[in-house]
Amino acid sequence: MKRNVIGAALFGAAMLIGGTTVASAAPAGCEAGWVCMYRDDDYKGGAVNLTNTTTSIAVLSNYGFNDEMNSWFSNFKYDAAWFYDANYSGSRKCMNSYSSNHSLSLADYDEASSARKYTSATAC
Ligand SMILES: [Ca+2]
Repeated sequence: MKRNVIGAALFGAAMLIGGTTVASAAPAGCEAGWVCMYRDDDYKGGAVNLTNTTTSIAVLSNYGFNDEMNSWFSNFKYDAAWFYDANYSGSRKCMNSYSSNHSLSLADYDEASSARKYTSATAC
């Protein structure tokens, strides 16, 4: 019962945003279906996004974004991942469906060199 009340409240909050159904917690500009990667903590400093058409980026340096990411937000129904090295190699770090990390660990700071979406919510 309590869960239903909370669900109704969240639905109401989402409907207040311009009449569109978006995840109320998504940062501005991180559209439904996107996985958004930010230069700074707390989803700031400019973003490079995995969108509905750009579903993978093998070389983040092509976007001026090599070894820059400090936070990310998934507004996507399936998993995604980022990698320490280009071409989806090196350590892989999962970005689970509809989750986020507002400040990466110091070890992971400024390491991302490639990123991709998957087609399953249990890919990683
Ligand atoms: Ca790297």
